[in-house]
Amino acid sequence: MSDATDKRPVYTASHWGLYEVHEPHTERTRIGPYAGDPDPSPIGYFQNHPTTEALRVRKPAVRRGWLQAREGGPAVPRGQDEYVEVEWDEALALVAGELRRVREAHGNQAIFGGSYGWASAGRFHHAQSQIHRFLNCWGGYVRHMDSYSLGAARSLMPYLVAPMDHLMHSHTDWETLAQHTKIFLSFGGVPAKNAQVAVGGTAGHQVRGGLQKMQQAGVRFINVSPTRDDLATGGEIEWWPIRPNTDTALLLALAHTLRVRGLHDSAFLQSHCTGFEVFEAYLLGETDGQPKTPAWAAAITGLPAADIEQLALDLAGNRSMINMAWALQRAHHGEQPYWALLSVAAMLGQIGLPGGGFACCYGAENMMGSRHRRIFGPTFDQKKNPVADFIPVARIADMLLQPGESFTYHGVTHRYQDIRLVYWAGGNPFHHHQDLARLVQAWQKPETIVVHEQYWTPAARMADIVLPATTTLEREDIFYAAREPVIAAMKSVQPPAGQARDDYAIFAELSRLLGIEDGFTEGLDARGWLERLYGEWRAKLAERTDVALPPFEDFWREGLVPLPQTGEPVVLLEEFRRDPVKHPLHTASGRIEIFCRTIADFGLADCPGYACWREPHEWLGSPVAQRFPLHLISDQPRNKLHSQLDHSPHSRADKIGGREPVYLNPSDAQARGIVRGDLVRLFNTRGACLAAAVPSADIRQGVVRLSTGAWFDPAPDAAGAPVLDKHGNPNVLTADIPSSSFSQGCSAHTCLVQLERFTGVAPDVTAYRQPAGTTTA
Ligand SMILES: Nc1nc2c(c(=O)[nH]1)N[C@H]1C(S)=C(S)[C@@H](COP(=O)(O)OP(=O)(O)OC[C@H]3O[C@@H](n4cnc5c(=O)[nH]c(N)nc54)[C@H](O)[C@@H]3O)O[C@H]1N2
Ligand SMILES: Nc1nc2c(c(=O)[nH]1)N[C@H]1C(S)=C(S)[C@@H](COP(=O)(O)OP(=O)(O)OC[C@H]3O[C@@H](n4cnc5c(=O)[nH]c(N)nc54)[C@H](O)[C@@H]3O)O[C@H]1N2
Ligand SMILES: [Mo]
Repeated sequence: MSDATDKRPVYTASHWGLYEVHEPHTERTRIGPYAGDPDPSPIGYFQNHPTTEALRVRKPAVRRGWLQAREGGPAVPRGQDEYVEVEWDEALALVAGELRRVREAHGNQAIFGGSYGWASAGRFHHAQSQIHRFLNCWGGYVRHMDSYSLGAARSLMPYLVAPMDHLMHSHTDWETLAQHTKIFLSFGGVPAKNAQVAVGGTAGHQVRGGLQKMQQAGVRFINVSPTRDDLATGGEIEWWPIRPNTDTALLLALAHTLRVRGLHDSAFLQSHCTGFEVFEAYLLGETDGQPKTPAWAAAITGLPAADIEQLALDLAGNRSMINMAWALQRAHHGEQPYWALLSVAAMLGQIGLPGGGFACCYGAENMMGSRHRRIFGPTFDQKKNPVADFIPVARIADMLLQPGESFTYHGVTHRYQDIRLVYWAGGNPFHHHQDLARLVQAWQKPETIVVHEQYWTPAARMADIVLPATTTLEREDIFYAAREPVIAAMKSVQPPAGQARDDYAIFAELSRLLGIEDGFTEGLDARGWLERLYGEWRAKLAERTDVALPPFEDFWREGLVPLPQTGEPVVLLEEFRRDPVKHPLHTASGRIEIFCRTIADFGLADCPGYACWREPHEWLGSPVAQRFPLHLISDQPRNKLHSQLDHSPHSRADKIGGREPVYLNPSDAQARGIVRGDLVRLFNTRGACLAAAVPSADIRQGVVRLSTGAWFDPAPDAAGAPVLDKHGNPNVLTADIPSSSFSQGCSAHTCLVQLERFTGVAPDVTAYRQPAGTTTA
């Protein structure tokens, strides 16, 4: 390239950041950080690495056993089969044929198109939006509600205070925290590893810097967590190594102390809340004979009663912010810690004041705490779904295994449909779901499973028809994310791998075969859609705000466009605090519901009308702990996003002997004769997996941490567990039970295991081997 202007980088984005790409479409293409990012994440630099690219799906592929079964041959279980590569025309004809056949024979409600998953950044090529729009044009599908991230909280919080999306978008900003907060109490830390991620990407990672500013301002940090290292500020942090899943008891004891010491803010509870007296009666033991004293909580949490009592006094005497990781609600009775958090914050009366109140959650993603202005983004219309049936997202195995059975959700009873065809794009159920041995069973039930994938992931290997999808690097899109300072034109920087096509192009061709092309494409190609989405967005912004975007051509040429800022501080629920009559909440009472009549009237034993302690189905205080004495924390991985790019060099560098590290307390390691690097087997009644031991004083005794993301690599277990994952995937151990009959959220973080040294012949990790019959790089 000779022209100097050609040296200008082009932009692309992933959920880990905004990137400058140098020398696109050459042998030397490099993905580097956006210059304006103060703390870029390295995860995305390896997207185009040869090791990453080696596992691309290159041609449409059909499972041999599925083809044979159509001819009356024997059924081969999904996951143990080879593939036959076919031309695009043939593959798409098969998919269109199946969509027709299933719709004619069983109706649209026999198609599951929930297709949960994070997919990729970019406002247009978002796989979930594409599949939903396509299936809506085809008469609809059974959809999913909520997310794995926030099953319990997303259900609960709108009844009590505000929808999670509103709360997340309105977190008090880091500068305000540094200026006003005196005590920052966090449940589950503020993991900077998690804040590498932002839905749609980010131009500036701000969590580490925000925490440092607070530390320099002298804020006192307390981290209530089974793992110490999820909060790091560069300064001192008090670590409260709580027993996992017992945080509600600690919060109730804080509330009890505030109440009996008369430190609760009666005026705020009167003016801004409703139902405190019901909660109060429970706290004092009038409801169940058990006052929720610090001594009571100490026995449950493993924390000293005197410290709990003192903490309540300290919180009341200072400007205090209480933060809670989402992990706490991905648990059995996961509603309760969130409800208790809100109740304690309401009693402290600092909600809506700068630097005070509650947060849910700093660190879960980069956006929370951003001071950048909230400007709405471009939207791609998914159209209306004519099918009313749905599942709470984490109930997928129940639906497949128990068609016709009923489930409750928000107090209403619904039924599972009989699913014949599953269509997935942009997610990995063999990453995200719990009790994978059970999911493998459930996955054998549908007649046909179609997956669009970029790589030979476990989800691809469990499908009948695999269609190769492009990555963001191979297509054009618009980078926009909430509370970001810029938008960017995402350019294609490399040609598609093999015969990969955009999800949009795949659905466009299918829609042509099915005679629904006009509705799906509206006559536009991908570039046409970008221009349209941008144009409509620009017009809406001009109409409703003072934000003036340049015309599309200028945006596309410039590559990066700053969004106007106000610099105004953000304080969560500030307006509501100032005037609860003029700015009521969207709850039934317009106020914070410490007691919620609507939920109480659902009459659910596992989620009554106020925050309460309910034992999880397994925890360190339960009888199961005799056999399985370690609580498994399967948190988010620091070197990837879920299972995405698990096969990249960046993620593989952290593995030991090719297996995922499991962190455990040195005393638990010693008791089992385990040293660093030893191959260990984690197991319970649901399954077993292999991992590499790393003793660490950052992990509470009785707790082990095996982060999620290792590609599912099943084998039979010689010791008799339902499955052995050879690679270190914690979801063979977790339980597929709902948080409660109210939300039906996932409860991944409620899980006990045993751990032992593995003494047999170590089986090879085969997660990154392509299935037989498929083209390799
Ligand atoms: N034990 C345990 N389990 C958990 C959790 C936990 O804490 N503990 N956390 C849960 C949470 S919070 C979540 S959000 C889920 C995440 O679960 P998922 O979102 O399902 O996980 P990902 O690995 O991000 O899966 C995305 C898949 O989409 C593919 N993909 C990416 N872009 C595209 C595209 O443009 N087109 C197509 N066709 N495919 C694409 C990727 O290759 C990848 O395989 O996991 C949940 N599971
Ligand atoms: N690098 C990276 N970042 C990510 C993701 C990723 O895959 N990789 N995923 C993104 C997604 S989809 C989501 S939903 C968010 C999730 O954000 P979170 O759910 O908040 O993240 P986790 O890492 O699962 O857990 C956070 C911390 O909670 C602690 N914890 C677990 N159980 C308990 C408990 O019972 N009590 C207490 N006090 N602490 C507990 C764990 O020790 C852990 O350090 O992260 C996002 N960020
Ligand atoms: Mo998530």
